[in-house]
Amino acid sequence: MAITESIQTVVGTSVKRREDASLLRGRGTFVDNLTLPGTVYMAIVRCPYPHARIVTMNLDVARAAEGVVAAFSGADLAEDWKGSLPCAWPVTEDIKMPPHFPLATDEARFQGDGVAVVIASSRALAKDAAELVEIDYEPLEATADVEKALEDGAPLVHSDLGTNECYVWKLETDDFQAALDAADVVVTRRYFQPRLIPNAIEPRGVLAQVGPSDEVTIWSATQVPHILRFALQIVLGYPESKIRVIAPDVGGGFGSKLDVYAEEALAIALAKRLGRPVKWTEERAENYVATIHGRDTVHHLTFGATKDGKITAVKSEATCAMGAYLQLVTPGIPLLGAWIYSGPYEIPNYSVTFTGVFTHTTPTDAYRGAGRPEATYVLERTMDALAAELGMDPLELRRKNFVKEFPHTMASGLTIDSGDYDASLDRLLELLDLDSIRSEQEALRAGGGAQQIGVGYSTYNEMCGLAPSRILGAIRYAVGGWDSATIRFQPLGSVQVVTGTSPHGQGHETTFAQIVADQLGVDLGDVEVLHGDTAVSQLGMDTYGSRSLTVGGVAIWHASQKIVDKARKIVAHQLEVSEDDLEFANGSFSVVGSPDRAMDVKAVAFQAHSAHNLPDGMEPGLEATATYDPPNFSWPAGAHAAVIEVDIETGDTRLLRYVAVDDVGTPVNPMIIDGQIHGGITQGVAAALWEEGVYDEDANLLSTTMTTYLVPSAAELPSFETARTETPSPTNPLGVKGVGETGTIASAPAVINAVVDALSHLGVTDIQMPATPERVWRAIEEARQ
Ligand code: MCN
Repeated sequence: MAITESIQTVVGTSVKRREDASLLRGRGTFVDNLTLPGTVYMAIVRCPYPHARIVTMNLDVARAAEGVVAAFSGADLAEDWKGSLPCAWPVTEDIKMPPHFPLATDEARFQGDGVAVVIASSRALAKDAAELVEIDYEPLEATADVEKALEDGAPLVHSDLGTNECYVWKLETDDFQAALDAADVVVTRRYFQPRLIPNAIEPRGVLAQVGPSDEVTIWSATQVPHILRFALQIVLGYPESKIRVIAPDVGGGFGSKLDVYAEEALAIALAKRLGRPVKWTEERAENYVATIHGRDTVHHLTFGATKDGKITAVKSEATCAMGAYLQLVTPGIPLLGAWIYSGPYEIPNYSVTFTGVFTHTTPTDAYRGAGRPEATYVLERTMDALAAELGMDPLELRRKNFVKEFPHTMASGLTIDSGDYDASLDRLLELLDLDSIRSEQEALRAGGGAQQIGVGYSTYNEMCGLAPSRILGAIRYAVGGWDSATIRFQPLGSVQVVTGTSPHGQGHETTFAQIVADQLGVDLGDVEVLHGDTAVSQLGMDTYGSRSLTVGGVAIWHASQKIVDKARKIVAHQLEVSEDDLEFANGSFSVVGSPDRAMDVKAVAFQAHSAHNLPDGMEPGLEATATYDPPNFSWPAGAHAAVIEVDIETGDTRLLRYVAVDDVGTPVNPMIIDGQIHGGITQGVAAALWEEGVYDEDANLLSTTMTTYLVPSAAELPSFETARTETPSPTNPLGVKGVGETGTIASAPAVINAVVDALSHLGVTDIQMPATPERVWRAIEEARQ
């Protein structure tokens, strides 16, 4: 592709992350580092019951406590809300969308639901006083079980709805059932993917200030400053033009900060009422109940196939927990996987149904991969199940069904622009040395010892780069999928790049500067990337869905072309040549055939600003803005393998190797890509082996700290072996595909498939995630009986 070829060395190089110098020295600026004169601190009183009616509430003792400035019940603040906390994805016309206000007024619907707020002169005093709020609750029945919540007589989360069913969404191809009925072999499996609790290093935090003319400034640990700005208008009624949202350094989010939270609205409402800046910093234990969770889905997945292993139909029926309320994109999360239940395989008949269900639990929403790990997990697990049923090698089955030609329009209706699935699998097998793994496995089995090993695979593709706006609109997502970029030369030649994306660990300041340095031929050190402030970056759709490079980065590419176009006009005018006679390379315009007649782009920037000699009618300055709305999603893919050791006496597991080959199109920064893949794999492995948000039968959260919710450290993991194949995307001029979620999407099924493989000689065919020692041990015992 001509445009890709013109890209020079900076793109494709592992430039060190420029973000790290300050972060590693502890000089980052997170919300909790910020304090304004007169700041007061907010503590939320949270309901300790999973479901309860608030009978009485007495705030007097709390109000009289040391340092307390004010205390409010949900009812006290009810008039401050001009609208509910928004849900931007009403996936069906008849979806049930109960109102959700920042504090509950009469009924709390999950453990941790906010019911009152105390504001004091320090965080500690606010917390102490919050404990003095006297509340008489009437505990009510509750359920956290997504299937039981649909049964007759189940306790209702919103009694006025008369049901816990939030929506049913279906996508099915014509004659699907006939195709499934005609299959030689039908395999159906049930899977439960437990709750996952996102653990960003920085919990959420907010600081809000309301000025004398009601101008609102909010600093928030958010992934979505632009979306937050317009949501705050909906909740609080201030016009967006008066709201400035600043996302300073944000210490990770993994989807959990793609949301509009009660505390953001509360901080502003209270800052207005009290005339003082209001700050709130979430604690880790609070994070476990008050920040969204992920997954919590039961699937039944069915394949119909021919005897020789050609899959003819796939059917997925999923029951998906919404939690007690709909947060920003809660109902849409399953849909993010809806089109890829055929994965990298050519499956002509397709049926997907999601039933969204309210339970008395923390709301669910986006968690790394969002919808796509769920789809990939059930698909890749069932590939192994079908292979076992057919007596076929699992890799042969995968290869046999791979999509081979691109672009490929799937039965689900979307078109995969490009890929080479065999190439990724070939590379994986080169790295893996399967023969020696299988020999070792045989020897260990023959030896009859406690330690056994297994190998598992996951060949995946995913749909990311969220955009294009028209498709998002067609599936009822309320916001667009475009993004914007401004490139601004300063008079002396340094360059500001303003992006509408909002990084929180992904390294945009580095990779986006690489793109600009390449395209404009300036030094990387001369390029500064600005983001995360709605006053600086007016137009944007923020960072999630691995969209920032394929949408925001490509917008930067387009803005850089506009800069080159304008600069070319200036040079042609000043050198008195035709624009067509100029070539631009390495930051310099020169006259074709007379290389000594040249002007570099920095000199052009100065000329553009002095404006002494510009073409008639040209505006001074060298600045360009581009918005970009891609024509398609981005389709990364790859092949992963896990090698695992299982102690069949204790059920303990140890990940020995993890090999990942990913195709993310043209790499901008291979080191950042590797970092993204390492982090992503870790989260998928953690879901497969350790992490599980557990509620008891009465909907009390049991995994409330890191001693019971097992986030792994580096010590539990081997160093991952990563490699890439490169199939540039023909959809965008950089040839790039997203990478931010691939590792998480691919890894959990590879690990569980490996655990099952390690135990297959004992008759074990399935293990539920996470494969804790107890579950593994029980599976072995059950198989032995
Ligand atoms: N990149 C690249 N070449 C490619 C593809 C990507 O160099 N071919 C670079 C990009 O330029 C960018 C990074 O890799 O610097 C990730 O790019 P992209 O895939 O566009 O993803 P986003 O920047 O949109 O990030 C979102 C994604 C998501 S959805 C989650 S969840 C996630 C993730 O990123 N959460 C993260 N990675 C995270 N990393 C950190 N440290 N913290 C989180 O919370």
